[in-house]
Amino acid sequence: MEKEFENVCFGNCYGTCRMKTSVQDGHIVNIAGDPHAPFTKGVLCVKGYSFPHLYSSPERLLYPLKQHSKGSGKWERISWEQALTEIAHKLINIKNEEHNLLSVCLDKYPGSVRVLNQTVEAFFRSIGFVTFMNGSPCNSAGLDASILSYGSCKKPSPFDMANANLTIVWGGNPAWTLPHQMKYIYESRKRGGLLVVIDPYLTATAARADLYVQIKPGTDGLLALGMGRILFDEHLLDENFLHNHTSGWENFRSCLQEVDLKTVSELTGVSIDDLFNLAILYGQIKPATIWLGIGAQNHLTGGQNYRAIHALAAMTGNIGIPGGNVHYTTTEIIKQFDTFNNIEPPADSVGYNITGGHRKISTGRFSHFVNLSPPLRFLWISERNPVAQDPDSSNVKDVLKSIETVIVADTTLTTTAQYADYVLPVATFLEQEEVVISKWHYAVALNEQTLPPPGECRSDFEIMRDLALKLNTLAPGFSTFPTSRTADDWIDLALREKIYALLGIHHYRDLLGKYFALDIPPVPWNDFRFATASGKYEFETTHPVGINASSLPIPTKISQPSSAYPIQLISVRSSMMLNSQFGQLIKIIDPAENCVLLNPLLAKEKNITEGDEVCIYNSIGQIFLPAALTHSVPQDIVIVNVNSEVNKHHELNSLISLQETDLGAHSCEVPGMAFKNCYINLYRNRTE
Ligand SMILES: Nc1nc2c(c(=O)[nH]1)N[C@H]1C(S)=C(S)[C@@H](COP(=O)(O)OP(=O)(O)OC[C@H]3O[C@@H](n4cnc5c(=O)[nH]c(N)nc54)[C@H](O)[C@@H]3O)O[C@H]1N2
Ligand SMILES: Nc1nc2c(c(=O)[nH]1)N[C@H]1C(S)=C(S)[C@@H](COP(=O)(O)OP(=O)(O)OC[C@H]3O[C@@H](n4cnc5c(=O)[nH]c(N)nc54)[C@H](O)[C@@H]3O)O[C@H]1N2
Ligand SMILES: [Mo]
Repeated sequence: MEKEFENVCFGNCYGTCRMKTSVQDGHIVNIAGDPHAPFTKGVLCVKGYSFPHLYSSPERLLYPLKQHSKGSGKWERISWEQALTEIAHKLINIKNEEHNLLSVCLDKYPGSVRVLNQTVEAFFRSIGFVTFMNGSPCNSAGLDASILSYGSCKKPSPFDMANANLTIVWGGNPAWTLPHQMKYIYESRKRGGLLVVIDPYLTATAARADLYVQIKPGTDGLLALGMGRILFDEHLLDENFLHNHTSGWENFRSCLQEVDLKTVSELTGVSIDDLFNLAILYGQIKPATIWLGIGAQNHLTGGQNYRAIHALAAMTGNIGIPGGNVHYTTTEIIKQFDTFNNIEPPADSVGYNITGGHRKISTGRFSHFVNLSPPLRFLWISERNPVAQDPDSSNVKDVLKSIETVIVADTTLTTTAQYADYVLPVATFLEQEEVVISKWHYAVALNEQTLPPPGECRSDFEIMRDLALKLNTLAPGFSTFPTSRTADDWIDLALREKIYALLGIHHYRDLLGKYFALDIPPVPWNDFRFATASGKYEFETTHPVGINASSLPIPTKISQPSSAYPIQLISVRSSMMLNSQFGQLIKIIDPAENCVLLNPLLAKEKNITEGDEVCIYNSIGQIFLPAALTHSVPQDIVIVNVNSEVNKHHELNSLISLQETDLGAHSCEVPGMAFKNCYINLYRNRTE
């Protein structure tokens, strides 16, 4: 008998796709997009359709593993009983020796907004004061740009993009990273709307644009200032909006009057003609919307660049109107439910300083972790792959090796898991009940358990609960985690206070078969009351922006290549992967995706032909990839996909040093990371 289930993908992406999954005799016989899902409308991405394969993939971890010496590859299958007992003893020993647990650390970044999964953080709070990694490896510089401009990072409904008469996709590639959004862009185009793409690389989205602007990486703020100057000179400003709803305009205007368009053109690589075309299109076509991707803010001045782009929307009055605004991610959703922050530590917990409290360290800064006092002795990694995704992979490995106990909870033996002492096999979304809230289109949906976890896999929640039980057996009172609470109880508790009332439901299972979404206004700021100190859109901020940054939306530096490493490496997302995940798909569908893209002129200069193995190197690392020649990439840039688990021994991020973005601390307490600011050189690897 075939049975159908409702699922929601909880990958770290914007889609949060609803699916219908048919199961027969314990096997998935069909997986398809839910045709009634308002945003995704029945379509999945290639990864979504591959989930049945993932469930039974030979790479899937099925049992707890213990490694004898990190990185040695000498794995032993152990029982959960052994894994939990040994891990519990490590925690108990640390507390006995140090009288606090600050050397215990959690590294977790789900990306998607999941409810039950918050129990992982809850577990760590339940054992005492520990160390949490905070900050985001993703979008924080851009979030700060929103906060400094509007006071908070509200975003328009993605459906509203269909109402735009001009859409500028700036530093994003939705055709690959959020294919569902393309149909709203196409709706606008069907009505005669135009699509402009600004990107150093002629992406799949750019290929569909009416105007493609090839910009030099990291110079977006300058381009925006150039456009601002033209808008001013050509009298394309919304004086009413500027006068009534903004502050700091006079100072910003004075700076715009100083902008030299020739210099802008030289530094951005955008011709004067294109600069004028772009500014005039944006100034004349109403309403005009801008989609800010994540790509253009992972640069040294990414935050200021994004502020300068928002300023264009304010100058033209494209804020608070349907079809206008700037689309960027938001952190607002997490505030809508209880994230179990009230789990109290045990009474005997001793904090690091007199006032107690958890220690916070900045995500991704592994090189800083070696100097911590007290040092890190126990690291739990969940929903993260730091060796693949954080800066300077070689250093991340060294630091992992230096930590006494590293535990990775994951579905496969990732590059990070290879530097773990214990690897715990987790259940995927198909194997557990969960409520997921979309951070892009705000849908609140129930994901049903569809299959039993394979082998001995357990959900993250079960692992934490079982560890709490084990700890309390070995050392009574060690954890205050309410171990008798079921998964249902936790989800119910999280949603009971706010979400039930907001959606008019009585229990989270009422979500099944329904299409609820949080009622967030589709057009933010339509009352023109901004959340800033002045209550206005702020060109000039009174918030601290860092020593070298301006209170106005003006980037103050541009990174330059050196003669040793004259080529910029930009890492982009693959349509077939989700960050480091789904590398198997590339192997099966298109191995050519796993290569370095080079301009034929650069290839000629380096004596490289299609398919040659290329060594890409800089002062911190080297990787080898086959060459693919394309005119989509300029001569001084190469494009590589964000790390692929296919390339286990050639980690892209071994070339990417730790550099911070200018902003990020307002939204995420620490600045972002400038992953795209990477310079390299390359040669054809002669193997003959
Ligand atoms: N298929 C797929 N979808 C995903 C993901 C995935 O890995 N695969 N990851 C998810 C995650 S975590 C994220 S954060 C989002 C990211 O989503 P996007 O922002 O769409 O993705 P990226 O490929 O990182 O960057 C987008 C573009 O920015 C361009 N870019 C780089 N530097 C600059 C610059 O200085 N200026 C300009 N104008 N453009 C620049 C790159 O060339 C690239 O084409 O996607 C999510 N969705
Ligand atoms: N070079 C370069 N580096 C980058 C970027 C870039 O553009 N260029 N982009 C940055 C960005 S935007 C981001 S968001 C980060 C992403 O960095 P990460 O979040 O570290 O990347 P993912 O590959 O998504 O890793 C998530 C891991 O969690 C596992 N996982 C999935 N579901 C679950 C679950 O339910 N439980 C548990 N325990 N594990 C699970 C997956 O199998 C995977 O191994 O990378 C950043 N790094
Ligand atoms: Mo991200």
